[in-house]
Amino acid sequence: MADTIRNPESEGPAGGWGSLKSIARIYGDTLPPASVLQTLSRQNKPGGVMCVSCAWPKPANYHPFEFCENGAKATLSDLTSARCTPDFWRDHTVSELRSWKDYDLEQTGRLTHPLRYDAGTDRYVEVTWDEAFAQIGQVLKPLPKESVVFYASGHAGLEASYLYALMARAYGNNNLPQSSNMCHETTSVGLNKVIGSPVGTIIWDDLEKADAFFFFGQNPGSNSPRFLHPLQEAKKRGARIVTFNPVIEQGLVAFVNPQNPVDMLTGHETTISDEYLQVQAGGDIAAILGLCKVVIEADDAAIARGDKRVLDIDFIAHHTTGFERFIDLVRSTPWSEIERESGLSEPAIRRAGDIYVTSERVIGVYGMGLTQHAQGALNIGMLVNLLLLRGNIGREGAGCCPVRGHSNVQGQRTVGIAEKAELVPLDKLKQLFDFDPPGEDGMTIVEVVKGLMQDRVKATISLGGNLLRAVPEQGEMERGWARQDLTVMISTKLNRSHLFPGRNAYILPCLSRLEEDVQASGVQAVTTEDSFSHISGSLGKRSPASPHLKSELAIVAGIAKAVLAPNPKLRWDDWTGDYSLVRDLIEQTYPDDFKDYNARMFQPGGFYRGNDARDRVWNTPEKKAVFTTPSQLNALSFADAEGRYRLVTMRSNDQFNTTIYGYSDRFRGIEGTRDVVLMSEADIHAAGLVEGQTVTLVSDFEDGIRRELPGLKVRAHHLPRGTIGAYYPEANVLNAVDHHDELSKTPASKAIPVRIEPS
Ligand SMILES: Nc1nc2c(c(=O)[nH]1)N[C@H]1C(S)=C(S)[C@@H](COP(=O)(O)OP(=O)(O)OC[C@H]3O[C@@H](n4cnc5c(=O)[nH]c(N)nc54)[C@H](O)[C@@H]3O)O[C@H]1N2
Ligand SMILES: Nc1nc2c(c(=O)[nH]1)N[C@H]1C(S)=C(S)[C@@H](COP(=O)(O)OP(=O)(O)OC[C@H]3O[C@@H](n4cnc5c(=O)[nH]c(N)nc54)[C@H](O)[C@@H]3O)O[C@H]1N2
Ligand SMILES: [Mo]
Repeated sequence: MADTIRNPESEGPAGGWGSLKSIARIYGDTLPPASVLQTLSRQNKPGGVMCVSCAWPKPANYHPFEFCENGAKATLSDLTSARCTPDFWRDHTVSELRSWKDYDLEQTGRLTHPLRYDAGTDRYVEVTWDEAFAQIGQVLKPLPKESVVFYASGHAGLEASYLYALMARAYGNNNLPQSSNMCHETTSVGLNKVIGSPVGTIIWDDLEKADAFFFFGQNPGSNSPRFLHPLQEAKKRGARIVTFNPVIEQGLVAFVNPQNPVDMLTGHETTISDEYLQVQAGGDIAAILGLCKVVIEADDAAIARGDKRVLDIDFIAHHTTGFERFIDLVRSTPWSEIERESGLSEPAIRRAGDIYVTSERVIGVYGMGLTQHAQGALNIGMLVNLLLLRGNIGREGAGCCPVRGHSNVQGQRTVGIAEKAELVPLDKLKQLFDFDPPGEDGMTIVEVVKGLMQDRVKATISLGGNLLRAVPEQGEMERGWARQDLTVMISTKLNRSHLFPGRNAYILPCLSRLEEDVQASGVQAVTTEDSFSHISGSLGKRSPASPHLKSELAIVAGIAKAVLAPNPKLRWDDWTGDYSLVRDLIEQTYPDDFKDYNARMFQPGGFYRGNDARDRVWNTPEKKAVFTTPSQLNALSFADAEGRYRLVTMRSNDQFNTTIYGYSDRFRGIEGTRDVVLMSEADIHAAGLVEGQTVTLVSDFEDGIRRELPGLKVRAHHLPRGTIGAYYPEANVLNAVDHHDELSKTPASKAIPVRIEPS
C-alpha cells in the first residue's frame, strides 16, 4: 500500500543525499569545517556530547555517526560563525525587528553579551553580569510571589534545571511550567492516569524485538530521525509498521539511510509503513476503537474454533480494570460511526487490525498528533486500551512509546521543574535546604497565558525557549508580555520573545551544551534524560561563541544569589564551581532514580531510571492498568459545521520548534515559503478556491474574537477532506487559550477550528 501513497511532490525517501545536502546548506552551501564535523562525530556517544536537538535515546552500541539530519542542523546552528553583538542594536530598534521573520532573527547568530532593554532608545544595550543580576534581584524581591513565572524550555541539563526549580521554590512559588505543558503534558497526566507512569515504558532492546510498530501522530523523519535506523532494522527482520496520520510523512513511507554507503550508492530504500491510514485530524479515538473491534472479533472467532485466545485474558484479569465496560462500548459501536468519526474505511482499519492481532509484540508510538487535542488524554487512554487487550505493556518487545521533544524535556520534570507541587519531594527539599517550600500548585502554560492577558503575571524568567511564540493567543500575548515589570530571557539566539520587553528586560546569553564549560574546579559536564528514561553525561568541547557567555547553571545561580535571602544551605558559588556537587544533591533528593549518579553518568547508552509500569507494577489508585471507556469518538471540543476545517499546525523539516533554519520542507515538496495552507484538491474545489490563491485563515471558535492569519497561498496536498495544514509557529495566532486538552491543559494545536476567507 505504501507505494500508492508516495507524495508525488516530495524529493523521494527520507534520508539519502537530500539529507546530506540539507545539512550542508545550514553552513552556507559548503561543507562545514573539520572542527564542526568532529563535534558531530562525538554526538550521542559515551563520553561525547548529547545532541542539542531532540530527546531520542542514545544507543549503547552506537553507529560511527550517531546523529541525524536535524541533529546536525541544530549543531551547526549553535556553532554558526554569525554573532549578534551589541553593535547589532546600533542599526536596529526593537520595534523595527518585530516585522522580521523568525528565520531572519535566527540568522543574526549567537548572542554574545548580557543586554538590558533601554526604553529611551528602544534598543538593547550592553550591561555587566553583576549589574544585570543586581537589577533583576531588585525588581523581583518586592513583587507578589505568585506573580512571577519561572518557565523552562526542555533544553538545559539536569544540574541547571534542578537549581532553577530550587530557586523558584526558595523564592516562594511553584510557577514552573515547561515546554512540556504545550507538548507531552498530556502524557504526564493522561498516561499516568491509566498506567501509573508519566513516561514511556520501552527501552532500546524492545525496539529490536518488536514484531509491529503502530505510529499515531509522530513524525520520526523530521522530528526524531535517528528513530529511522532501528525502524529500518526492524523492517529487515520482518517487523511490520502501521501509521495513522492525516499527513503523508515521507519518513514513515520510505527511508534511505544516509550513513549506509551501500544504501547511498544504490539508492536502496526501505519501505517503512505496511499500512498508512490517513485518519482525519482528531479521529484517532474512533480509529483505535475500530482496531479494538477487530481484536474482539478475532477473539470471538478463536473461541468458536477452540483456538488460543487473541485477548491476553490472564493479563487482563490480573492487571487491569474497566475491561467489561470498555468492551461493551466496542461491541455496540457500529462501523458506520467509526468510519464517520475516523474518516477511514472499515476495510482499511481491518487490515491494520489484522497486523495488530497477528503480531506477538507491539509497540505503540505517539507524538503531538495524539497529545495536542482537546481530548488528548482520551487519545492516549485509547492507545493504552489497544495495547492492554493483548498484554502489550510490561513485556519484552512491547510497550508504550511517547516520543519526547526537547533533548532534556523529560529530565527537567524528573528533577523538579513542575508546577504541580505533589510531583516534588518538598519534605526532602526542606530537609536539605532548611526552608519551607510552597505547597500550592503553580501555573500551567494556559494559566500563564491568561495571567499575562489579565496582568496577573508581573515577571517571567525563561530558561531557554521562545514562550511568546510558542503559545496560543499570540496577539494578546505580545501586548500582555510587554506590560510585565520584568522579562528575563536566558538564551543562545535572538527570538521573538525578546522583542516585547517588559518594563525591565534582560537577555542573558548562555553557553551551548556543545561548548566547553570551565568553572572553579575545572571543565564541567552536564547530564540529560532521554525519551527512554536513560541519563547520559555530556561534555562540551567547542570554544564558546563569546568570552562573555556564562553557563545556564551559573546564570541561575547568579539570579538566585541576587534575589534570595542568604541561607548557608544554598551554596550557589560552590555548586557553580563544581557541578558534581549538584548531582550529589539530585541523588539525595531522588535516591531511587539517581543512585551512584556521578559514577554512572558516562555509562554507554546512559543509566536507566527504571519504570514500574514496565515491571507491571501499576501506580494508579486502583493499582491496576485502567481501560478507559471514551465519552466521545473524536478528540475535539467542537462539532463539524459548514465551512469549518480542522487545522493541523505542522513542523517543517527545516525548523526546530520556533527556530526556523530555512524554507525547505523537502519531504512535503514545499520550497521557498512557509506561507501556505495545505488542502485536499477536493476541498479546494468544493470551497470554490484555486491553487495559488491567497487566503486568510480565521479562527472559528464561537467566542466572538477575531483571530486571523492572512497571506497564505492555497496548495493542494494529499490530505483527508476537512483537515487542512499550516505551519507552526505562524499559525499560533489562530488558537484560543481555552482550546486545550481537558485533563492536562495542553494547547490543542492539532485541530484548530478555522474558516477560510479569500483575501
Ligand atoms: N527537526 C525537528 N525535530 C524536532 C522538533 C522540531 O520542531 N523539528 N520539535 C521537537 C519537539 S519539542 C517535539 S514535541 C517533537 C514533536 O514531534 P512530533 O510528535 O512528531 O510532532 P508534530 O510534527 O507536531 O506532529 C506529529 C504528527 O502528527 C500528525 N497529526 C496531526 N494531527 C493528527 C491527528 O489528529 N491524528 C494523528 N494520528 N496524527 C496527527 C502530523 O501530521 C504530524 O506528522 O519533535 C522534537 N523534534
Ligand atoms: N501551534 C503549535 N504550537 C506549538 C506546537 C505545535 O505543534 N503547534 N508545539 C509545542 C511544543 S511541542 C513545544 S515543545 C513548544 C516549544 O516552545 P519553546 O521550547 O519555548 O520554544 P523553542 O522554539 O524550542 O525555543 C527556541 C529558543 O530557545 C533558545 N535556546 C536554544 N538553545 C538553547 C540553549 O541551549 N539554552 C538556552 N538557555 N536557550 C536556548 C534560543 O534562544 C531559541 O530562540 O511549542 C509548542 N507550541
Ligand atoms: Mo515539544
